[in-house]
Amino acid sequence: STLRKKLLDAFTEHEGEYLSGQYLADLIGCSRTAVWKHIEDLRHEGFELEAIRRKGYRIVKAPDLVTANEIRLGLKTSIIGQEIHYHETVDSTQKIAHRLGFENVPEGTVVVADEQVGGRGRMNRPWHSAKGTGVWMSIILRPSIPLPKAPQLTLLTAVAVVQAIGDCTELEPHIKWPNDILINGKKVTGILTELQAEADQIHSVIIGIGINVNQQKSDYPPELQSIATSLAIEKGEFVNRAELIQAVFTRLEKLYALYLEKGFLPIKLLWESYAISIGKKITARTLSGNLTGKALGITDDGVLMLEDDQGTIHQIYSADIEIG
Ligand code: BTX
Repeated sequence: STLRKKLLDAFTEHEGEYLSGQYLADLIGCSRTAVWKHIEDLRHEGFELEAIRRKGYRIVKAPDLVTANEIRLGLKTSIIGQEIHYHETVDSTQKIAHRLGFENVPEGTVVVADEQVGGRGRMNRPWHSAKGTGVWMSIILRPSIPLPKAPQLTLLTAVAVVQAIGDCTELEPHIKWPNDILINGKKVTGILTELQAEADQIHSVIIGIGINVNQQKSDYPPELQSIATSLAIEKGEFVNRAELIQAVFTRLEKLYALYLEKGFLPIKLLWESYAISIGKKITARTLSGNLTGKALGITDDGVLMLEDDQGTIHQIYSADIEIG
């Protein structure tokens, strides 16, 4: 609710301070009893609040949840995450975001879930999204860019996620074109960009982001254990998911503004600085067959250029890449 949003915004702005019931009541425009009720609701959700007579309330500790409240507390963005739809369990956040996209929700609206039972990657491949362990979310953007430029947003998102992971953990992930984020060669994040378009006009871009955060190796099914990792495995510590989500929103909002103002070039430069495949021998598995050669880089539109042994340069729009 908007009252709840105002309440959490006030605690965010006055981080660590006590806020009196009267101050909060005036600020959000309700009675002190209503404030008290909201505080009790937060307690039920796992927030620890301290209440001191004559001083007021203070949030001591927030639970490790990815609810709208949890993400809202401390969030400083102005577009991304202003509207958050949280679900404990969903089939896929992409599906819900697609529905919302058609309903004209504001740009920057996010759908986030604690668990997905039908999470999907590209070409409908399953995306393992166990409860309480990761960040499973879909973000709705509405850039006025031509349709063929939409894949640039996948690369932009990858840069944002790499930076956000760095902000929260000091780990240094790498990007494998187009949408994998790896740490020590194992996948820690997948990004899936889908479009809603009419004629050649973009209506919504739905950016699905799956980040493995607190899984241990044994949490993965056997077939993923050798290819997947998590931030906790790599860092050796628990990582707070809501803080990571906030960092992604912050980085994404900044890069998106830069992109809308200056175009893809600055994003491309950042992307290249995190990419591992460039200059290496790769095999690209595409729907029309496999190509082997050297990865030269990406074009200004984000398309991968591969030079085969005959010296012919191929432009690759969609593929799975194997390095080496
Ligand atoms: P992708 O097609 O590049 O990768 C899918 C492949 O990754 C799978 O075939 C499997 O081998 C491997 N994989 C599956 N689960 C995991 C995992 N948890 N960690 C590492 N590797 C895994 C990547 O597609 C895009 C994934 C986007 C996921 C987000 S989550 C929120 C949103 N909702 C949704 O349904 N999808 C997106």
